[in-house]
Parts: sequence; structure tokens; C-alpha cells
Amino acid sequence: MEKIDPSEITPKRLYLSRRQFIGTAGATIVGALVLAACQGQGAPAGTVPPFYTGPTTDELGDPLTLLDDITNYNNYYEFSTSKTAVADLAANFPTSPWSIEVSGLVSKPHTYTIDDLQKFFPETRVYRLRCVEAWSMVIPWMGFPLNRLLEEVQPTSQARFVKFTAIYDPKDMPLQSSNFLPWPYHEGLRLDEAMNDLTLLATGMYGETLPKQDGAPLRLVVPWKYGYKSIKAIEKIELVDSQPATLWDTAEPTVYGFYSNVNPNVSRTPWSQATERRIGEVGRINTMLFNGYGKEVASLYTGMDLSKNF
Ligand SMILES: Nc1nc2c(c(=O)[nH]1)N[C@H]1C(S)=C(S)[C@@H](COP(=O)(O)O)O[C@H]1N2
Ligand SMILES: [Mo]
Repeated sequence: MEKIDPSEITPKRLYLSRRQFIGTAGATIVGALVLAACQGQGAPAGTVPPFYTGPTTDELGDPLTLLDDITNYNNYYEFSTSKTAVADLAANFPTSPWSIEVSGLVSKPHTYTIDDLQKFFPETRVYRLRCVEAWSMVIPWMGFPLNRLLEEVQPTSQARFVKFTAIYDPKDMPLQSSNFLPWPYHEGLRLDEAMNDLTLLATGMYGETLPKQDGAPLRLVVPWKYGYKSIKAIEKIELVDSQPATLWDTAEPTVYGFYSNVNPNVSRTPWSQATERRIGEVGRINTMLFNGYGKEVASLYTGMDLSKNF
């Protein structure tokens, strides 16, 4: 029988990323290709929840990470520093009622309930999530662009940055009782980054309500930045006139900067950022500048030295 070249049956980026595998046996590559090809068109039973009807790959052809992996391998330090312990510890975390205050330098400050946010029409968006620890996932979020919310509250001409603050709830979040990090979790974006159409406020995943371990009821998703910018359990969004402090640039300023754009050429961490491990796959793939979203976001950083503004 004539051999079929993998490039003929596999989306291009998937083929290229498999070629970038480091130190992986040929047999494993073939296995991964077959799995990926299946997921592209009618996924095998058990890989994608039956109720999910959205895309099964990202725009580059990379298959979605399994729901089981997304919900059992979490960074959520309010609950635990063990990724596999978060799901159980967050199971009873109360996420209703919940309100989000949007205030600061805006003409129309407003406090929203989670139900109120439905008016922004959450849609499915498949994004790569790249953690600074050098692992990554492909996640089908449900959410809406943050710019829709900001347009409603109308930032004033003084507003230049957006500050996000997560809930402070030491009764329900065990590690908030210890002060090893400056709680509550807080993050920030420049206003133009916040207004970019990729910047998402997520309320769901795989067509369902957001799992608690992934940041319910509301989290930020900024796919071209390291995962720690994508703050979970948001309670407050403030428009401010100067760069806000963030939890990580306060805790470890030489390692975690404000911008935190994914960049294979710049590593402030003791480990390299050049490659990453895609959860659920074997081997490593090359990390892409801006996590592969350069076409959409590179112009935000024209003239900026990306190695200095880590
Ligand atoms: N409130 C809060 N948000 C957070 C974190 C956290 O510890 N607390 N961890 C961040 C980090 S380091 C990453 S990689 C992502 C992980 O998101 P996931 O567990 O949904 O994959 O959440 C980010 N948001
Ligand atoms: Mo992370």
C-alpha cells in the first residue's frame, strides 16, 4: 500500500509542531498524528464532552486539551500549590451570588451580577494557554471580549491601565490564611491591551459553566501572555492612570514583569522559555512569540524592547 505523507492528512501547524518534537521516538509521533487526525473530524468517544459542539482544534490545527486534563492540572494558589489538589479543594468554593464592580476612571461605574454579563453574548473561543512553567493547553473558553464591558462603562481620557482584583475569601480559600503571597491575587493590563479583541472575560469552558478550579464565575484570558496574567475569580475591575502593581511583580520582580508576553527568546526564569510541553502530548514543541498571536498583538509593542519589558 502506498504510504500517505502525514502532511496530507494533518493540519499544517500540527505537522510542523510534531516535526519540532525533541527526542521522541518515531512510533510515538505516528500515534500522536493518528490521534490528532481523529480529533480533527468527529473526535473518538470520551475525548470531547458529548454536549460540546464547538471547534475541536485551534486556528493552527492543534487539538483541544482534554477536559479532564484542563480541570485536574491547575494553578490556583489560593487553594493549593499542588496542581492536582486544586479540583477537590475548590469543589465547594461558593461562586453564587457574585458581583463584579467596574469602577475608577470611567463615566458610568457599574456593578454587575454574573447573570447581567449574559448581555455581552458569551461565545466559544479556542485559545492556547502557555504557563511560564513551560507547559501549555488548548482550551475552548466561553466568554466575551473585555472591550464590550469597557465600552459600556466608558473609560475617561485619564484612564491608561486596567487593574483586576480577585476575591479575598480566606474562609473558603485555604492558602489565603498564609501570607506567602500578597493576597488578594491582582493583575493589570495597559488599556490598549485590555481593549484588544483577543482579551476575553471567560464565564465558561467546553460549552458549560466555568469549572471552579479554572476560575469560576469569571476570569480573564489573555492568550498572548503567560498564564499568570489570566486572573481567576475576579471581583473588581478598575480603570487607573498609572501601571498597577501585580501579585507576581510584587512577589518576584526580577522574574515576573508586568508585560509577561510569551517570548521564546527571553527567559527571566531559571529555565528556558524556548520550548513547552503540551499537556496530553509526548515530547516538547517550540514556543511561539506572543504564543502565536503576533498578527493580532505585535503592533501593541512597536518600539518596545521586549527583552527589557519582560
Ligand atoms: N486567582 C488566581 N488566578 C490565577 C492563578 C492563581 O493562582 N490565582 N494562577 C495563574 C496561573 S500561573 C496560570 S498558568 C493560570 C492557570 O489556569 P488554569 O488552571 O485554568 O489552567 O491561571 C492563572 N490565574
Ligand atoms: Mo502559570
